[in-house]
Amino acid sequence: MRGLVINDQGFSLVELLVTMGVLAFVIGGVYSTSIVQSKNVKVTNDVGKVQQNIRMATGMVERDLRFAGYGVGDGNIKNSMTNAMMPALKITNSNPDRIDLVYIDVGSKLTVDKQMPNTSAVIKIDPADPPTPKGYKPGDVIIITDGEHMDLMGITSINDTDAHIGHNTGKVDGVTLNTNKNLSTSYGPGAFVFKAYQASYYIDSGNLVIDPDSSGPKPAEILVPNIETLEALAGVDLNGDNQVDSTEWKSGDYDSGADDLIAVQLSLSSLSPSLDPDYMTNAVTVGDQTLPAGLNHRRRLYTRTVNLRNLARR
Ligand SMILES: [Ca+2]
Ligand SMILES: [Ca+2]
Ligand SMILES: [Ca+2]
Repeated sequence: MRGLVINDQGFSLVELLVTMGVLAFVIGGVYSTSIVQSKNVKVTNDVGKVQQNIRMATGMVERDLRFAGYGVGDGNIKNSMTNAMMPALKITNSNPDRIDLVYIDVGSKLTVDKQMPNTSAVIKIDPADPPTPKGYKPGDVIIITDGEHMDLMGITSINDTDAHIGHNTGKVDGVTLNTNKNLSTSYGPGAFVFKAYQASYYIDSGNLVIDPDSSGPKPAEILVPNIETLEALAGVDLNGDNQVDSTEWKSGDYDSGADDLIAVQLSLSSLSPSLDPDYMTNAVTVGDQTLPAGLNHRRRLYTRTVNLRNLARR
């Protein structure tokens, strides 16, 4: 009975302080554990996102590399947009490197109907197969070829009644498509027109960007954020055995018009966007680039070898 009376007096100050201390310790522990856990979740999410990004990026560049030169061979195309010759594939060793490529959209084939002088501002297409139903529109970039010559230019106007494609020096949506209307030859019956697919891949401000018309006037767009670098090694078949021997992987400027490019080794490295103070990158060498040590971001590196099936010697 006596014990009950004592308990009836409630907690003493000391008991209260001890209890609060224990509680604070337990709560503090739970809290810091949950901070660590949520940081780990964030880092895991970050790395997952980065891996997803880099897979998407490599997938897209790989696909374009496989198609590079399709319908245009490996040679040089006269580009009316820049008034310069252009190879089907160009690797620029700028560390981060740059890839420029072009191929045709084979489903867009149109047949040239009438001969025209090489200073003509129109291409005359078979009226039975006019351009618009095939999806052509002003602003599109096209390639005309007779098998021997090849010209790339922008469409400035379309006349479906006469099946004429204009390639004047005018602008479409404020974009100058052709610096001149001169073609490299007088095209006529036996020549074909295709839509051109062009792409340039390079790194700008920590992002992988794609420029939809290479050095043409359209701006580049961010394709994948948080890409640290792009490294492209050229597989140049110097001894003509249709294989890239170990000494034939080259860092440097190479293009399919001048060099026997048969493969590309593509590497992309990505850094997770959020800081992870407990983590530090090691230095890593990729191609002729050394990626720095000591960054508080998770780094992921993907390397793929792509055979250039449209450029390799047949
Ligand atoms: Ca390089
Ligand atoms: Ca451009
Ligand atoms: Ca070889």
